[in-house]
Amino acid sequence: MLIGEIEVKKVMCFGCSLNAGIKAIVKDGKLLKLEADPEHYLGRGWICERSKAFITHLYHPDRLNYPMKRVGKRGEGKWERIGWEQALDEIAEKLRKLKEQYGAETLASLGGTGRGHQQIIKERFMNLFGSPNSATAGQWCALVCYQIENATYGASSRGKSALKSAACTVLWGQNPEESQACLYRELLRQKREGTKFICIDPKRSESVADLADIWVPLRPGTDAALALAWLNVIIKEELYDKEFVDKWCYGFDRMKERVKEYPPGKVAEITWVPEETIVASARLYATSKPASIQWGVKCDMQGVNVTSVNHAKAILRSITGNLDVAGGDVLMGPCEEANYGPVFEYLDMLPPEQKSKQLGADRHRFWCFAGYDMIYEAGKRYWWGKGNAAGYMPNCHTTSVYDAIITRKPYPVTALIIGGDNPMVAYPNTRHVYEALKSPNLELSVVVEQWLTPTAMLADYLFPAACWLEMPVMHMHTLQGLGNYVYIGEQAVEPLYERKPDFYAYQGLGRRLGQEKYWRDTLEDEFTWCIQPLLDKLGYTSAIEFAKKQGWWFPPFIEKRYEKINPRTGKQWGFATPTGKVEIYSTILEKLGYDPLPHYQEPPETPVSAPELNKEYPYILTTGSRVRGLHHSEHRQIQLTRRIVNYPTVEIHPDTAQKQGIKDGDWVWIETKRGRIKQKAWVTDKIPPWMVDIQHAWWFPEKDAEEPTLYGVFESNANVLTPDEDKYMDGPMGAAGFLPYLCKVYPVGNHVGKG
Ligand SMILES: Nc1nc2c(c(=O)[nH]1)N[C@H]1C(S)=C(S)[C@@H](COP(=O)(O)OP(=O)(O)OC[C@H]3O[C@@H](n4cnc5c(=O)[nH]c(N)nc54)[C@H](O)[C@@H]3O)O[C@H]1N2
Ligand SMILES: Nc1nc2c(c(=O)[nH]1)N[C@H]1C(S)=C(S)[C@@H](COP(=O)(O)OP(=O)(O)OC[C@H]3O[C@@H](n4cnc5c(=O)[nH]c(N)nc54)[C@H](O)[C@@H]3O)O[C@H]1N2
Ligand SMILES: [Mo]
Repeated sequence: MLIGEIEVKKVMCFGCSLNAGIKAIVKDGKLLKLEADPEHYLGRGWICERSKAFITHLYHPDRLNYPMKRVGKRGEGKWERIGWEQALDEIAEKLRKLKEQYGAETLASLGGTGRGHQQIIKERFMNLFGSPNSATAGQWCALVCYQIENATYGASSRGKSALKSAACTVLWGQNPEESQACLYRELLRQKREGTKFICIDPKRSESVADLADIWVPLRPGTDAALALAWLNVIIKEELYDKEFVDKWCYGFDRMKERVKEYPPGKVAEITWVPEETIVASARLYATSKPASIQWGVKCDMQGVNVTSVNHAKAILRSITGNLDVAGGDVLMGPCEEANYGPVFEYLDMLPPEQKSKQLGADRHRFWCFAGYDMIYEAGKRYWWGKGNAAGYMPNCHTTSVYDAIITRKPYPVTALIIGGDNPMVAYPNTRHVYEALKSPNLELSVVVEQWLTPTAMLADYLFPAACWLEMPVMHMHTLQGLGNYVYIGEQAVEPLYERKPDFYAYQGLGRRLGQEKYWRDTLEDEFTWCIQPLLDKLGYTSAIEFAKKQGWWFPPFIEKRYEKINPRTGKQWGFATPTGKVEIYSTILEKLGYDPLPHYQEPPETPVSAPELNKEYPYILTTGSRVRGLHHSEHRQIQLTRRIVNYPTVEIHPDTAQKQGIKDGDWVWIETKRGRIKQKAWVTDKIPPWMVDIQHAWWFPEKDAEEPTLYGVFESNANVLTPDEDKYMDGPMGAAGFLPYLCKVYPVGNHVGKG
């Protein structure tokens, strides 16, 4: 839109994956202001502090502006500025040689929470190169939850229908007041209009304080036991939807037997939640119609129970008859009108013999191709032949990548591409990540980034990535096939300096490595191709025209689609699973040799499983609760956000503080048996006396970039304290455990704790 000399662009915020709608005010190619788009469906005229800070992000003097080549030792901080063409030529040449010598599987890639288009484009490059070894943060974030939900009911249940509010909403290991600021006002509105909230959180978080009708303050990592106790109550008291269960569920009777092992009295002992609270919360959830259980990441990162807890939650949503009901848990499949996910990334081009080499596939079969392929096949029959599961799945197992670099087993991984990710702070066991990134066995290490970070400091080549203001942005749900809608934001300004959208790094390499026919000329062309079916229907000629004139499009909501007739088959839709039903008893898990029903396993490092260790390390540690002012490791450079959260913060109860001689604002050591870090104490009674919560992803751009400091990456980073051995991880999916662990806390200056 043009108003005089001022242009107003409809851009999509990528400060987090909610993707608020923003108006960018631009004059003479310069961004003047970012403001909320009042017409946008999400924030409806409200955006958070971080969104606004992106104007500083765009023009910040510390941004990475040119491709760089390392000239000193890794981590020494000696770089030579080179051109894009030279960087692409040299890297492509090296990759060709390594592939010849070791096979395509010698290249691995790492990705983070998924920013913009970069992850799916990286996957495309990997598939066409022939390597099955891409790893992402999805292994402990939403993707593990999608995987088990897909196996259970053939889609993810993160869809929201705007038609109706839930009668009861369950926030389970989620604190949207901090993590979903744009949506939070909507939850407050629902609360005022009568929605009941159940909050399952050991802490009296901001969301608990504002919303909870029932607060279930459980011991960290025991969520699977709680979910099984809810199922026990709901089945025993016959509070489930019998008609739905009879018609649409597979394996209910076996579940009925299983839940007998989890009576609320026994689970009260496991979770430390009073029996009455367990029973009352289960009843409130099951008798409220419609009811919804929200996704919360803390269930995806609790190690050994990750598959079970998410499976049990999926079963709860199903047997209470809340699936695909307005106000309940709407199933969100991919968008029929798009070449999404597996199509967009040319997954079919990865040869079967290469798939079979995926790292970690022997141990985490449900996460890797063995499991994914079964989900994909069931999905293909259902979702228009294209498959349902997200683009950029399945991943290899993250930890196995470092092992393959360091030990060269089961085969040498000698090249690594990292994009949209800061694994030196985001992945568990920082020292393991560091050892791999520094290993002489790693012959090529490429990072695509917007800033120098501790991870970028260890690279051989750096590409400068554009941010979301410098390129058009397509919503990840559309691209990956995780959501059925289309949403594209305009580019606000031309990329500054030699920054480019990530696409051009992968396209440049791909075109040099024989993948010419799979890469369109521009990112805009790729977006147009991705949503061509919709553009044809709506009469637009390009994705960019759609972004300018419309921006977003939602298909009509079909309530209880499973019972409607599928025009293609003439039969009821059912569910996209092998049996066509909700698989309470998962035939996929069964085939892979895992427990087909959810169960609870005591995590390896708790007061119950490690009582001796507990004597020395008296507190239960959880990590990484989100804070509004920061997004993971980002924006430590930006004054506006550092003013909101200036230093790493650990939450400690007043009794604990007193016992340990800690005052509010003191720097304290937090120590597990793996090491110690320091953060500043926030003494607060919102946390129980037996628990400690540390912020994650801390590094300090203001400190020395070079080794050994590496921006202070070992000083306050939560993942110095987290392990990544298999015994701490989920079996079927290899999901990491960022909680629960045992720790002590004591003031900096003391050598040992008092507790
Ligand atoms: N202990 C502990 N650890 C955790 C968690 C926890 O709760 N506890 N949470 C985990 C979770 S859920 C997640 S999702 C991960 C997040 O892990 P990451 O995604 O690795 O974390 P970020 O700090 O967001 O890192 C993203 C990096 O990508 C860069 N970036 C941003 N946009 C773009 C882009 O468009 N292109 C490119 N090339 N780069 C871009 C940023 O500058 C930043 O350095 O952290 C995990 N780590
Ligand atoms: N501002 C901001 N927003 C973000 C992000 C960010 O970094 N900053 N990251 C984005 C990403 S990638 C993600 S994954 C989401 C995550 O956001 P959320 O899903 O909201 O998760 P968290 O904030 O990590 O944790 C939520 C709550 O879980 C509680 N908790 C801790 N341990 C346990 C446990 O064992 N069980 C249960 N039931 N609860 C527990 C904590 O006390 C906390 O209040 O946020 C997204 N939004
Ligand atoms: Mo995440």
